[in-house]
Amino acid sequence: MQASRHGSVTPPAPEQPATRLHATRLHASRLRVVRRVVRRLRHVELVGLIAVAAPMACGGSSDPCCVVDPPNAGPLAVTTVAGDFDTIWELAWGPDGALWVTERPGTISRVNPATGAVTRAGTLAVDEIGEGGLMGLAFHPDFATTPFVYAAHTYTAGSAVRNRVVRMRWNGASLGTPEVLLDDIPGSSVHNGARVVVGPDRLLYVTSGDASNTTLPQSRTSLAGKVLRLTLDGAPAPGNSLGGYVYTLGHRNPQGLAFAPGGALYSTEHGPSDNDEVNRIEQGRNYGWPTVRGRCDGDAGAGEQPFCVANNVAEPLAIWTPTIAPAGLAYYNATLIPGWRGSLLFTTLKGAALYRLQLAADGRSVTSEERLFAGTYGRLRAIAVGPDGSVYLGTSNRDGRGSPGAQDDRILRVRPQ
Ligand SMILES: [Ca+2]
Ligand SMILES: [Ca+2]
Repeated sequence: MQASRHGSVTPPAPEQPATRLHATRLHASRLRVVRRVVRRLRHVELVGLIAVAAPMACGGSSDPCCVVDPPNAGPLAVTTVAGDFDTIWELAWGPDGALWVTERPGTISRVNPATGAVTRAGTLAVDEIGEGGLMGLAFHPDFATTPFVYAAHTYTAGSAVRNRVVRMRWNGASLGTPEVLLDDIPGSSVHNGARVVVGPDRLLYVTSGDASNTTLPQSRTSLAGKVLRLTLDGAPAPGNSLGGYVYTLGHRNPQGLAFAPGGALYSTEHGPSDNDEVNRIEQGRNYGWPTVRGRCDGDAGAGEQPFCVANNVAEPLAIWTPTIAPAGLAYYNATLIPGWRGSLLFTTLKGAALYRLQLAADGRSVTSEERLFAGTYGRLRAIAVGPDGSVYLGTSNRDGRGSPGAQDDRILRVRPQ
């Protein structure tokens, strides 16, 4: 069920048949949701603020995992913190109290979250080719004493498109010369990954796409179509059970990566024309691409289920068909929006919305799904949670596939009214 800012309610996307009991519960739940949305929209008109939480069935058209979740946050206010960026790819809360932002053409900036003032930290010589360019960014866990900033970006070697991971030293005013930690990761005009996070184990996790070559994700000797794990100095992490830098394999284009406080790792991944995924990332597991799309259910052909059995394939926690192009991912553990605690939040490009997945207590399944701000801000790529629990979103309307507005690309802040 989707509601616009102006109060019109459009029918839900087609769904697969459900059991009668399930359908009855779903129907009753949706009626309650519609009433709540209508009440919410009336309230929004009165206060003149944007507060749309549009609930929908879980898993788009094809995932029967869970039922409609009512808006769980109360009225939200969305404000523009800063604008006039070009294709925001990453938002990362810095240890210095600034919100750091990467733009795909190669700039790294710091945003004062209180004033919106933007200062340039550095510029990387990247090759912005199609979906490639400057992408993920992360910080050394001992930033006060070891002020390294890590980033992933696209470059060219002759006619070949490649990706690499670099680190730069922050001197309090600017970033130093990039030091290459890992290069020659296959790249392409599409499917480059590349999100970068530092884990609680003080290791660097980097996603890579299949670089438009479906033979690479299942090859343990290729850096493409993987979650890679490195030391903070760029060596293969000790204990990578698949060898070298490879932590997990069989990925198509994972653009989101986030740890939960207990150490569980989650990722978003773009499917082909079907089966976008959210996965729980576990060392040594095979995530199936290209033989397996989404679950081990045979929808990608007769070879899917035998491949799953033979390769211990990890099935996604949730899937979406039609696709929504999931990107930046965050785990919400703050108290500012109590109803979101214990959720995964992720942005979508094609879906042009923020998604919230409530996780089960063990973090191994999704109990409900909520879609927010659908169509309101255009393509959304980046997400970060501030120390006070505010959620920051970065738009990607200047990436060549969007319709930029006057202030795009923008950093938006979501918090309770
Ligand atoms: Ca998969
Ligand atoms: Ca499947």
